[in-house]
Amino acid sequence: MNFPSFDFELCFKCGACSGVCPVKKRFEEFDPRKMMHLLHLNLVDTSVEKLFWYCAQCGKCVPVCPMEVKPKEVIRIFRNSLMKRAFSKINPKPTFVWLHFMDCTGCSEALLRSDNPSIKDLLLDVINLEYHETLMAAGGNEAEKTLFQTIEKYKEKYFCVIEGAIPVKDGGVYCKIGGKTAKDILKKVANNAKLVISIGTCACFGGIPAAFPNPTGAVGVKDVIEKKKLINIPGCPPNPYNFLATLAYIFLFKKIPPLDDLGRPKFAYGELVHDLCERSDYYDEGKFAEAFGDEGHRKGYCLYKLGCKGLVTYANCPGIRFCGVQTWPVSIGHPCIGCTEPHFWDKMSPFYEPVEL
Ligand code: FSX
Ligand code: SF4
Ligand code: F3S
Repeated sequence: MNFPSFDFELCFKCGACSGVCPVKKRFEEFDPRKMMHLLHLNLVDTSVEKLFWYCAQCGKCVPVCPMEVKPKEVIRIFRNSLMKRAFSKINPKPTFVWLHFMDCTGCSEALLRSDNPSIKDLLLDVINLEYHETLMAAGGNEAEKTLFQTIEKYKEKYFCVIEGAIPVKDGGVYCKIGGKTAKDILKKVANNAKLVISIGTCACFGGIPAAFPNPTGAVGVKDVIEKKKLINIPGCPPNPYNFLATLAYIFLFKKIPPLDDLGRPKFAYGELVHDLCERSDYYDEGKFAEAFGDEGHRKGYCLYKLGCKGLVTYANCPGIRFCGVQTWPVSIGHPCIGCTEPHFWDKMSPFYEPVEL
């Protein structure tokens, strides 16, 4: 493993990192000092690897380290190496078809900004992407031909990713591609697929297109196809790492990861945002930002009173963070709006008022 920007060997296990770690306060087994030690001795095996994903990447450990080791960075680089290892084992390249319906394309946009693997590595080395309206060069009849040739050629072998909600009102007329309704295209493509992955809250649960009064009768994929071979990766947009980690899991272990009752991988949606949040100490201490830009907001206090829905939202945003920028909504001062939950646009609003607990 390459640790370029600091000397990892300098760590002398003083435990300053563990002393300030907010995640350790909640999960006793997550101990940065011990993890540094195990890494140092090259003793990290599969039984402890999973702990590295608990890290909230909040960086509280960085200024307290007397040796400037940056445990947060060590953990991030180690996680990147785990992802790289997982993807390097995938052979032959699995075929993907990616459909867009009622969406903003933010899910694809987020994936384009992934840095591990990058979109270039994903497309050239990991998967065989046969159809994606935004990324493919072909258009019109040529593109349509590719789609239907692919689902014949790779019948029951290809993976189908769906982005966007499906309108079912009035025979589905509100979203048509090449003269066919989204509903008909989805049924045809999904039913011949090995596995369907709904990416984004729109495809999972209807999302913004299904918000009241839902004029087009928008629904999620689960309401149109059989649910046996479906995984939901919600978020508006979803974190691309949750999509990529799900692929890594499937290709490495040859099975789908454990899912919750909403079809979401438990490794990503098994904890409340609040329980992983770097501001949760402030919540416990009753220190809140009262208004955007006030002293509490500038000091990084808890955003509950500004409407944060982290207490009722299941997602790993604080730990996994978004792409190379390594931020998430709360870390840049905006409350969580509960975007991974069904019907969040209706149920989580008003967005800037405290949630009733
Ligand atoms: Fe929906 Fe995707 Fe929200 Fe957008 O395309 S999940 S509107 S951010 O990104 O489908
Ligand atoms: Fe973090 Fe929001 Fe919970 Fe406050 S309420 S600790 S900002 S998740
Ligand atoms: Fe969404 Fe909340 Fe994460 S708004 S991106 S679930 S912090």
